[in-house]
Amino acid sequence: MATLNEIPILKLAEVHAKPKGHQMSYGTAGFRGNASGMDHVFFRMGMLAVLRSKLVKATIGVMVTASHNPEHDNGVKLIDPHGEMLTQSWEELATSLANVTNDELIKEMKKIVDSQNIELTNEASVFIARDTRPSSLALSQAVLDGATALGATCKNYGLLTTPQLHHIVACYNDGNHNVNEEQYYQHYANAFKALLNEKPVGSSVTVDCANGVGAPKLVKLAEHIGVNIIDIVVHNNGQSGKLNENCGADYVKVQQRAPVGLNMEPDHRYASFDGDADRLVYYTLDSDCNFVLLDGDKIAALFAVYIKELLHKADINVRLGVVQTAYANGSSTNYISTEENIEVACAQTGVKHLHKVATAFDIGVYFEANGHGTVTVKDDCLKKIGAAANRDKKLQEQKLAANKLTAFLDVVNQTIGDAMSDLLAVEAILQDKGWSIRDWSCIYTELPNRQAKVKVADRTVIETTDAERKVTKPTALQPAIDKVVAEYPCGRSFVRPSGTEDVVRVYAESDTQENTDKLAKRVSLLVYELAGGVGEKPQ
Ligand code: NG1
Ligand code: ZN
Repeated sequence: MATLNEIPILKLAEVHAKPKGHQMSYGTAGFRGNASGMDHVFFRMGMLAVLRSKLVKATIGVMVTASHNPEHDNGVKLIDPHGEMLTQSWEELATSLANVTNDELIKEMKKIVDSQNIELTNEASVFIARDTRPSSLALSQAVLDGATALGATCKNYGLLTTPQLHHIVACYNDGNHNVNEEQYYQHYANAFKALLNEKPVGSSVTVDCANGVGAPKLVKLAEHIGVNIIDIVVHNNGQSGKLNENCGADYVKVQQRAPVGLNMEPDHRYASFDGDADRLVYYTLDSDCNFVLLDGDKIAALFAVYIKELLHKADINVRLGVVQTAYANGSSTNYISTEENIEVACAQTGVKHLHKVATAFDIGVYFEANGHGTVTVKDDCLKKIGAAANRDKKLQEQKLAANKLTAFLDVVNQTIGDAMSDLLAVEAILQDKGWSIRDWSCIYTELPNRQAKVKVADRTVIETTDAERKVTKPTALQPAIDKVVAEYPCGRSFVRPSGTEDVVRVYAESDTQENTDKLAKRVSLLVYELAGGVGEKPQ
């Protein structure tokens, strides 16, 4: 049994030393915070990726990004062999490793090796990529230092979107050792053209790329598809504006307004990515020039109904389900479950939770309201669809539907929510149905909703249950929320501690925007008063 080669580790650990007192935890999507003072976390995650790679005998991905957070933040997340998020049982190991002092580092690593029974003589392989933040280059070097300190074979892909790295890791571990960024474009461009049957998309779509890594990558994808098939106009491409500042999917969703510098025209299709291009929302102006948002809930509804129709046409009987979180608009849940008769499940916030619930269905469509989501398909279900496309006895129309479904599932990045592939999937469905963005928007009308944040001294005092829809601690909070909610028609509100920011999030919806804003304010005040609010009282 080999032991850890301590000298190179300790030498590099000095270079990437942990500042005193700095504590972090592996949150909803990895470590995230102000980039300064996080260097040691990246170095240590490089090492952790190596240990995980040795354990599972496969390539592990490490993505350097803080997604939709402001430019001064950064973050790091590990990608497991099939392109999924790091398994939950390792999140604790990651947190402990990030928080020990330099003196305790070797001891902590040995603890991980022993507790997980890791064979140190096994080879290790780590793939690294980063977003466009100014701090990302140096921090991805810290990851590389960590991974090489433990003797891993590393591939640094430089700038990639988060889903591109997920795709590359998954394909590589699936035996495609030639997979690279170019192949990603080829795959999605070809799948999209096959689904469209080479028919061009009628009008252009304008995409706000949040001044992030999605901009250059979307340009490349569009080139691979060809402007004769789809005209994608890239806005906020990072040439002048700041990453995620007054733009991007999170801004558009939460503010319910257009990103900076976009002069919108009625009925045109607009979309926004977030900073690492794993979220997508659409929007338009109606004929009265009102801003109309089509968020993750609406994308999920579009995907699910399209899949349901194709399954029906192809005469294939499988279990289709949609997974949402508590943030899903009540109208979307009602439309999908009651009007369209599709099963709906609710999961905790964070795609890792949704993904898990989705994989219990034969075909699972999962989306967070913020636009992060995808479709998962069980292998035997894919086979069933493939068989239906080729069965002699099937009618031509049934075969066509089965073929179309196979093509659609090929356009979707099944490893993780991917703004670029989701965009292509939406565009293809609208084209196939002959729908305008207005037709899509009209499938249901959202209840007015509002998100707010409350600062408290310690957000962990809030504990929740029932997929975060009910507070269990502090005990007085939920009854107080229930009492206020009961005063508003169609009222619903819940609160939960954020996993990526030091705040408590408040969600509210009800019959009118005015009522919703009042409800959000009153619930925010309850949080402030009953959960140790700090600073200014919610206004
Ligand atoms: P937190 O900060 O835990 O609410 C946010 C999003 C999640 C998810 C993560 C990771 C909301 C309300 N929350 O998590 O959905 O996307 O960031 O990026 O949008
Ligand atoms: Zn993101």
